[in-house]
Amino acid sequence: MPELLTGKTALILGVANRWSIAYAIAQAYRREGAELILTYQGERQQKTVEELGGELGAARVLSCDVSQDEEIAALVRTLEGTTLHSVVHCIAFANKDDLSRPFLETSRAGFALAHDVSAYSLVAVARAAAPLMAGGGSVLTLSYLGAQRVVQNYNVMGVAKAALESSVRYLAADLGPSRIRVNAISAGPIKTASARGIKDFSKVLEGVAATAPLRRQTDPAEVADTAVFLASDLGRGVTGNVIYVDAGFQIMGLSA
Ligand code: NAD
Ligand code: IMJ
Repeated sequence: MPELLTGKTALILGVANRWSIAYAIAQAYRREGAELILTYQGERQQKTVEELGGELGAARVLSCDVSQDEEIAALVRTLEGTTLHSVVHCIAFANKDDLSRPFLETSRAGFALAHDVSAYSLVAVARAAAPLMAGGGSVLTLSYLGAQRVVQNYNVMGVAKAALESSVRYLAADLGPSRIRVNAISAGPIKTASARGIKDFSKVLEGVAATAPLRRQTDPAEVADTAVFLASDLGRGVTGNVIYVDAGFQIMGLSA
């Protein structure tokens, strides 16, 4: 098969380490011939992400905390003159306490933080990047089933993912005339840094593998291959959608 992303440049936000879904996507995009620009959250991650970027042959590795408007503006200024074809947003954050006690206990500040980092940042990044996507392109974000159903402990992150999925639809409507498509992948549970500290996460993984039609967990490489499809010309008719890459778990009701 020919490379699917040759001649395309992708901005990928949210690589923290080798286990990051963003890293799996960066690997797949590189395999398909894309030029990569990676961003990381701050100094604490700089060394790791620069090393990973080196291994991947990334063209640039830049810092961007998406909760800071000036950092998003600075990122876009740094990229002036670059044409982007793909933006991949793999970022979420909520207070750890809000992911264990009842959702009912969520504070105003905790609610705002989760929504700011996990949902609003897609709007801010899409708006800032759109002028660099002059020939059209693809914006992609990562969601989770907790946006649509109640998942134990997911709490305020579920509400923020619901806002993220709705933002995908409104952004798709706004950016469609500029030939920019906006989609989300709703991935099944994957053992990343964002999942590691979660209570009973191993049980979640086991439970999903027992129930999912494909009887296994989700592999980050599968998420990455769907991300390739969406960024490539093969995905040219798809916008405003949430595609489940979850071994089919999402379709199940009662199972024996
Ligand atoms: P991860 O911890 O590797 O990635 C999360 C990233 O968010 C990190 O790189 C972190 O630096 C970044 N981030 C947080 N706050 C930021 C900020 N203010 N500015 C810039 N970056 C910031 O974990 P992951 O599982 O790869 O998560 C990536 C995405 O996938 C998230 O949106 C997550 O909700 C989603 N997702 C994860 C799973 C799973 O089970 N792991 C399932 C479905 C969806
Ligand atoms: C996270 C919490 C509770 C249940 C969960 C998850 N399930 C899954 C996740 C069932 C699959 C992972 N996920 C989909 C996320 O989006 C995680 C987001 C996240 C994780 C942390 C942990 C560390 C921290 N803040 C976080 N913010 C967001 O301090």
